[in-house]
Amino acid sequence: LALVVLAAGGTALAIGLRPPEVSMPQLVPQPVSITTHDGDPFELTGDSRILVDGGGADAVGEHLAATFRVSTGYQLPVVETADATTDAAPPGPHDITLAVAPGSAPAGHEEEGYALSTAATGARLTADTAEGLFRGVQTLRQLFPAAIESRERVDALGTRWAAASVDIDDYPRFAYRGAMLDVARHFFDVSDVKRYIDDIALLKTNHLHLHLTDDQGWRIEIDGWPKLTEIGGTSSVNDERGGFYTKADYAEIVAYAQQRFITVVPEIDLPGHTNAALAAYPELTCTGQAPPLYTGIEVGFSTVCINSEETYRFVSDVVRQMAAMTPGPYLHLGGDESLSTPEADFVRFIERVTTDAAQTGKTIIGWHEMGAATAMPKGTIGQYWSFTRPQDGAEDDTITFVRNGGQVILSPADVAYLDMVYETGTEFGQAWAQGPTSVRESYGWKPTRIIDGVGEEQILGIEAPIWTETMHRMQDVEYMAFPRLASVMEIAWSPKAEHDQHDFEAFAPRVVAFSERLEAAGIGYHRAPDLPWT
Ligand code: TNX
Repeated sequence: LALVVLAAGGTALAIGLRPPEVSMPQLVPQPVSITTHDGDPFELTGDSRILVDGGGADAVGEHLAATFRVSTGYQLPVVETADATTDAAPPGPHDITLAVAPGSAPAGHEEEGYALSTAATGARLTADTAEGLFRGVQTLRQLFPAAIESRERVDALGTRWAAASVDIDDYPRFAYRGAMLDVARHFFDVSDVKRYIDDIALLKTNHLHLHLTDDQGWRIEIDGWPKLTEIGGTSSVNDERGGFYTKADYAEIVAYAQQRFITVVPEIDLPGHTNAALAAYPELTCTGQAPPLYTGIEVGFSTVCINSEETYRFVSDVVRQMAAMTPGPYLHLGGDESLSTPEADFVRFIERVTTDAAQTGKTIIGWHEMGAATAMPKGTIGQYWSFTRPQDGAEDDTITFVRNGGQVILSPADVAYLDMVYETGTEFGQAWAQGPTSVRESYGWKPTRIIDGVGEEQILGIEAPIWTETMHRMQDVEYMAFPRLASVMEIAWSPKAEHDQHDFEAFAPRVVAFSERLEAAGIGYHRAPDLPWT
């Protein structure tokens, strides 16, 4: 039964008395547990409110409201219920309640766990922390029709905003779920980085690793070393897009990420990948000669001078300023592909700078090659970027971190590198990591079966880097990242399957549904041929 009235302009408005139709929930990442009920769905209407209860739920509620207001055109007032003086009405059937309540998440998963239930009587999301609520909000978004992600008002006739009736309990498998953006090969300005932060938040990503320096560009302002950005910041691959962040820019990125419960992990890549710094400060080279700025895509040709105290004064200044600017616990010092640094020098350099950097109180992260050095600060984290079958002793380097009391972040390049071409031979990307990477491949790997001695307990988490030699527009970065980032983040979040074997056939329709949300939001993605597009 539906009532049709004629509005002023003669347009027909359907006022539904019938519950709206909903489709089965299609969620990425798949939650720990989900029960779907036959009952009528939850419906968001012009009368809906977002009721928030203590512990930072208000900020999460405002974030949710801001997202849904755009597409629905509803007011969605955020109302504090803990505040007795407001005498807010009790939750109504169209209200969403967000509450920080101890004991909401299963024991051991308090940080990011949440419980969500939706029904014709209302929607309720609870978590032990505001962070948990924020992760749950990403799930709640996916229960509504894809058009709710539209960045414009959707006023198609008869649009109803309904969410299937479900009970969900959820928490992550791994604590660290990262995306890396290379802003050195091409520069991405603050608004681009914010856009990527919003993109990756959809998949419950909780770390953004910024690769801030490389041969082609130095992207962060450092007091006392102005030429790093004045000279080193101007170049890029093909000279297409230089630039750098002021300290204020960086603070803006960090704050924006923090509001989305994403920790920024800054990387200063040392001792190789440093041509931009050397071009700015010849005293960092052993010859005293500044190399020209570099705009190609080779790796492994640059190194700071290991036997010069000036190098350590430089590193110490940079590390201290990065630590001071960064509220998160990590500092990434690179260490990859230092092919023109003699091995003994490399080890000496890594041991000295990691030890010095740990004085800042930060936990140091390094690419797995750093593991050639054994005397690093206890607990230093290794980031593995060899293949799902380790090459060239990468497993030995990685085990060093574990022996030293540290954990490992897995970024196997043949499956988790978002800059690898898709199997269709796409316009962007490289193919050195075992050739192209399909969505199926990005999903079909087992984190606990890569390195002997690196099992569930030794894995801090998983990160999907995107190196930007071949792309300089955010839309193109998104096209490479999606939908493969969904694969990697599902492996990082969802429970370990038997034999750590993920089921691509079950994932494929869900990732299609997720991509429809990207489409609605205007986020770039690739219609990869191995997915069942409708
Ligand atoms: C290897 S992976 C690199 C980067 C390149 C990337 C291109 C790693 C730690 N280093 O310098 O950008 O390949 O795919």
